[in-house]
Amino acid sequence: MSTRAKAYYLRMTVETTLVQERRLVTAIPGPKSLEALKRRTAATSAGLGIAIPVVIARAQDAILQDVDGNCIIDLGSGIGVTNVGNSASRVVDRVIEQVQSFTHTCFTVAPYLGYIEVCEVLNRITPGDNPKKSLLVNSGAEAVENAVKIARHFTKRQAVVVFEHAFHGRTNLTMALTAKNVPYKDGFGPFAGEIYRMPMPYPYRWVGDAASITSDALDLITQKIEKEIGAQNVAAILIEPIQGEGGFIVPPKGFLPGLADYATQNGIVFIADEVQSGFARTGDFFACDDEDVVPDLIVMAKGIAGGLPLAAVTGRADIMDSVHASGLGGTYGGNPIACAAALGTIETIEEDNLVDRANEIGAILESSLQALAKRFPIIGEVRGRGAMQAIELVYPGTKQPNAEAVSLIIQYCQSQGVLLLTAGTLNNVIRFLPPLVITDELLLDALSVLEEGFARL
Ligand code: PLZ
Repeated sequence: MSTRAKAYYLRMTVETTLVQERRLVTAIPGPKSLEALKRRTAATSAGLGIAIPVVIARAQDAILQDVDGNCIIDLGSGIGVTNVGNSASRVVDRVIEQVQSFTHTCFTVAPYLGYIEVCEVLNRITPGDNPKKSLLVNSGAEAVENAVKIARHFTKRQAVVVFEHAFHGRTNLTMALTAKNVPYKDGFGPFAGEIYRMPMPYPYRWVGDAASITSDALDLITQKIEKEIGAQNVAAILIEPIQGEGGFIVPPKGFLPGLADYATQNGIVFIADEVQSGFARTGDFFACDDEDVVPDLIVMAKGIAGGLPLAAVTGRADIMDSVHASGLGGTYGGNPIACAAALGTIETIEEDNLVDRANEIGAILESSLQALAKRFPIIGEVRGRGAMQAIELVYPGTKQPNAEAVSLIIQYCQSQGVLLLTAGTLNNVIRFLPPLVITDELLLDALSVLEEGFARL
């Protein structure tokens, strides 16, 4: 590291460590954020959303500091990305080192070790002991697209089965794979073909018998596949093992193993989209691990590289190798800086036992949220796994979605310095995705703000 970089780095990390405390010094948004937000409106596309109206100057672990100096508790991790915390030290160190070595060659022009090492690690940590291989790309959507391309090439079939409430990205193919119209698809068609959507066993809103939901859902789906598509035409079944944007919908026990078995029996590639549920989030390395489901292909992004743009497809070596040379690629896929960040991220998860920490965070979240649900009947359900938890808000005594209450609660929490994200096809879910390095004190402080929010509602 150059002397200048070293001095800068020391200043940032040692001397000005961000205290892990919520602290408001102005209203939210403060004057400097307001000023910068004016420039945002003037300079950036109106097609972009915004979750909290502040502009960030720094972030560390579970605290975001805005340009006015407000310290906000991060319960979103940039949508499940900074699982190892904002500016995690092993990520920062490796990134600095890599930037100084080289920034780009294009892996398909002149390969480098970082890419190979990330693939070796992914082949080791993903579910299953079978021989596996990997491909690195830039975003979750690009990884999903590649998984579908590979599955189609391998099976020489075209149909792709997806589910209600699914979110798989914003590119043309992944919009088609995504369930929700507004905001993701409206006016953006025509969409890619050969996509077939199946009912999702959403336990809270399942209309049939709760006791037989797994077998009823599997029967329904497999019958629909046989009748409407023909199993012999299906290249892939693509599913989020816990649905993210759709509202943290956890399928009932037995459903994923049953679906994976059906895929295997019919020569269909079973693809798990673990873009949101992956990388220690759910208290396992991957959500599929919970029921020992071994997908043929697993799609990863978000939590893989501590905030640098990286995504991956890992899976059965025979499937991954079925594509002709140069059939896969891209200029930036597996960029060396992003690979360095991924190695720092995975090292952090393993050395700091963040999988266990996700379970501890999950226990705190679950007991606090269940206690809130007892007091406030507006909370229809608490659900999730590990540090991926959510509450679904309804009108008390009914299951009618209450999106209005979600926005009031979120606004209150923001005004008090707590960043929370929404989710759900019906816009009535609040999700909790804290960095896995959040302290108990900080998490409990955020939850007390949430409680005040419900009490004031
Ligand atoms: N698959 C399961 O959750 C991204 C979307 C944010 P990209 N989810 C956050 C937004 O408003 O676009 C996601 C996901 C699952 C795929 C993706 C897509 O990942 O890296 O955003 O392309």
